[in-house]
Amino acid sequence: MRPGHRAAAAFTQLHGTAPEGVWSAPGRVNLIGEHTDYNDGFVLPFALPHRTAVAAAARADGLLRVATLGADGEPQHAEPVAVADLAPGAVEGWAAYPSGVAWALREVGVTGGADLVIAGDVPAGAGLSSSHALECAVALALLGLAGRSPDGGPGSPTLPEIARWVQRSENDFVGAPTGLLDQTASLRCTEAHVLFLDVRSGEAEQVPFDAAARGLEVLVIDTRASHSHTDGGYAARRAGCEEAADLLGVPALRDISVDGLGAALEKLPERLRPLVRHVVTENDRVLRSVELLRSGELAGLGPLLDASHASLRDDYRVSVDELDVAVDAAVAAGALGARMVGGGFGGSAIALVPVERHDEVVRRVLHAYAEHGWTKPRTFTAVPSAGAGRDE
Ligand code: GAF
Repeated sequence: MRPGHRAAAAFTQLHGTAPEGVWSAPGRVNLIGEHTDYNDGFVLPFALPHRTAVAAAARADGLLRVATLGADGEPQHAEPVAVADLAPGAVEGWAAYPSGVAWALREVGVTGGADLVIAGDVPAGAGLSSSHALECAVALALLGLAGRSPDGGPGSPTLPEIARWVQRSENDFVGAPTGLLDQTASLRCTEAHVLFLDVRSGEAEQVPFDAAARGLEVLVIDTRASHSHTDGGYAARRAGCEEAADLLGVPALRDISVDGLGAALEKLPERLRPLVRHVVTENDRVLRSVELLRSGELAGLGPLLDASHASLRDDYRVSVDELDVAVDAAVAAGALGARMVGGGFGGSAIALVPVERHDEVVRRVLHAYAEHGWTKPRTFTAVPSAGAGRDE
């Protein structure tokens, strides 16, 4: 059963009445453009078919009551909390994600209580943005209950505004200093396209992406090495980028071009140079990828994916052995290119694979993992899918 149906059925069972509505939001993969978002740069994500759904109804007493369905279908209940009492640090664990969104929306006048029942199939801890799928679905649900859906009516918020509110909840309530990639992807991606986003301006272009038409596929390899963005490694990279931009006298590393990279590096201390080299070259790789997609030369993406991975591994230093082994095995088995996706320190990799090489790539990756004695990775083919919205 689809997450939306599961959430609605569980809501009816728990509350004895149907929800007022069901909203859902997808996870994402980022084709290329990693750790560029908080440097005001470029990203190129697409939405996964995997989604998190929220069945919801308003409550008159101002309480937020949240339940989430576990893998066994059993609901787990969070401690009910008054929306008026929400404050950073007040809620811990998984419930911090929906609560943080309610807190951020309260600050923009969405103050009502709600019953929420959550169900989803975005792999958790896999670097595929399950937390943002949850946060975006909750945001749309709470806005919908308040009559402020992003449907273009008077006073309705825009998707970029909602993305900022979700970012605020993630940064200030959950405590993960993440950028705008994941929530923007979840909210603004559309079926059959990648989203070319200029994070500084918020301008986005839907670029058609049909790998199958070129005999290719994007294979996702979830390494099962779990990751987190609240434990310091991510924040340290971000702080390093901000320090480098300050030293270079620019608002963000986005303002350094590949042509100006050599001169910029000379002005920086050794410890910051690899960070800057990654961000500047990665932004350039996004722009080159978009050109390839516009001209239908999808196979040309392969070397750019490889270069992105090498840069994330060697310069940005956010890869781990499990990601490197997956990437190397995929390329050795015939992938045109492969790279880690998301923040790193675990999570998933993607590989651009000729369809006829699919079985061999999967076989070689599984074999390499078995040789290392690691947990078997999960693999699936990712097709650009719809962004967040109302299901029922
Ligand atoms: C994580 C963050 F949430 C994003 O904002 C982005 O920085 C990404 O890591 C790296 O590109 O997914």
